[in-house]
Amino acid sequence: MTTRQMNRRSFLEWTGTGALAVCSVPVRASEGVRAQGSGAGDHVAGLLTPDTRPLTPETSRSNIVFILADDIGYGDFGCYGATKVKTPNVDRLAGQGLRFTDAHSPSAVCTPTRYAFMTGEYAWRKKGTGILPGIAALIVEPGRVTVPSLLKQAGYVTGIPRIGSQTGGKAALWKDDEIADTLAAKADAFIERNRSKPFFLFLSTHDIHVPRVPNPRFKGTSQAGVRGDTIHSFDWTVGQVLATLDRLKLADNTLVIVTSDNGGVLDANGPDTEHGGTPETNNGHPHNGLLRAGKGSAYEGGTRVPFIIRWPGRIKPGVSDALICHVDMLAAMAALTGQKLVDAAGPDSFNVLPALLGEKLDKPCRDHLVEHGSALAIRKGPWKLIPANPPLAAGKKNKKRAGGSDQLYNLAEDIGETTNLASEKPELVAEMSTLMEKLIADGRSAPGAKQKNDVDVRRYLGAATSQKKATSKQERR
Ligand SMILES: [Ca+2]
Repeated sequence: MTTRQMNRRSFLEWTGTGALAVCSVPVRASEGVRAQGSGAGDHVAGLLTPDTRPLTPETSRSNIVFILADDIGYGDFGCYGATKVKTPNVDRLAGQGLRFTDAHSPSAVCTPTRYAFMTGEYAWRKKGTGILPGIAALIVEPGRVTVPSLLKQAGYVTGIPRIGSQTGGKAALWKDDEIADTLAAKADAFIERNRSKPFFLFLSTHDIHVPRVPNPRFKGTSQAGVRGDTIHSFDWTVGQVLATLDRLKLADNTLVIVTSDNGGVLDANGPDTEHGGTPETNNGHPHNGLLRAGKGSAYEGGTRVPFIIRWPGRIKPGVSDALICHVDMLAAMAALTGQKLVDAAGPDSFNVLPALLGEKLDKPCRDHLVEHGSALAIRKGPWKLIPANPPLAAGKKNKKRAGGSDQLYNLAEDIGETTNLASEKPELVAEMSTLMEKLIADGRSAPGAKQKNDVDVRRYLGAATSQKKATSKQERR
C-alpha cells in the first residue's frame, strides 16, 4: 500500500457539477470557476442564447452521467473483444445501450482530451494544453462555455466547489488502493443527494492509469496482470454507479456514457513489475484490439476508444459505426437540452446527438475529424491521412522529425493501418491535406464564422518529444 500526495493526482470533487476527477484539466476549470467566486453558469450569461422553444422530446432534463476512464484502450472491455479481463458491468451497459466502434478521444493523452471535452475546442488550438500537473494554472478561460456551464444554464445541478488541497500536506495524502472506492462512494453520495433534480455527474476515474495499484480484492483476479486487475476495478466502479441508479429508480431517466480519455498503453514508466502492464505480465491481452500503436500516437490506437451510451427507452441497444469525438459533447448536450450555442462556443463541436440516439442518418453528423497524437492526422469517411512532417527549417536541429512520407490508410479495409496507400492516391492525399490546413487556419472545424487560434498551430507538435520527457512524470498524464 502506498500513499501519495494529492498534488500528483489532483483529487477533486466538484460536488455541485458532480464532477469527480483524477486528472488535470478539470482542476483548472474548477479553479477558473472558483476564481470567479460563483458557479459556472453565473459567468456565461450572454454566451448562450436562451432557446425559448417549448420542450420537445429533444429538449431533455434527464440526468447525465459521463464516466471517463484513464488510459483504457479499445480492446480492454469484454464487449470490445477482451477475453483475459472480465467486464460484466460495462458489458451489461453495452448490451442495454449503443456501443460505438469509431468514437475518439480528442487527443491521445490526458490533459488535451479533457480540455477539448470541456470546451468543444480542439486542444491543439489552445496554448498550454499539453500534459500538465494537477497544480498547473487555469487553462480554461473564465467565461468560456463548458459542458457543465451549459448544463447549469439548463437547470442542472452545477456549483463547482472543491474539497481537499492541491498543494500537498497531510490533508492531501491518500492511499492508492482506496482511490476507486473513494470515488465510487462520492459518486454514490452525489447521485443520492441530487436524486430529485436534474444532475450531471462527470466521474473521471484514476483507473487504469499508472501507478496501477488495485485494491487487494481485485489483485490477481484477471488473466492480464495488474493492469487487467485495475480494469476489473474500473468495471466495479461502473457497476456501483449503475447499482445506485437502479436502487434510486433513476436508471430510466439517466443517460450514462462510459468512455476513455485516450488509448491504452503498457508500462509507460519503463520496466515496472510492481505495477504491472508489461507485455509479459499482460499475457497477450490486446489492450488496443487490432488497432496500431496506442496512447500518444497518431495511429488509431492513440485516440479510438470505447464509447458506450445507455438511455433506456430512448436509445435502442445496438452497435454504431458513426464517427464521433468527445469534443462533440458540448454541441450534443446543447441540443439535448434545447440550447443554442453562440458562434464562439465549441468551435470544433458537432451536434452528434442524432448519432448518440442511434437515429438513422441521411448523412454523418461529422464527416471529418482531426486526430491529435504525436502529429495531427485527419479522418474523412474511411480515409485517414497522417501528413508527412514539414521540411526542416533552417537552423533547426530535430532532423528526425523533418520530412518523411505521407501516410494514407483506408480504415474500412485496414483498421490496423498496415498498408500505406498515399502513393496510389495522390489526389486524395492533396484533398485531405488541403482540408486539414483549412480546418487549422479557420480556427474552427464546426460550421460558423472563422476564429483565431490561440497558438501558431504546427501540424507536427512534437508530442512524441514531450511524451518522452513525461515518462518520468507519469502522474501528469
Ligand atoms: Ca490518460
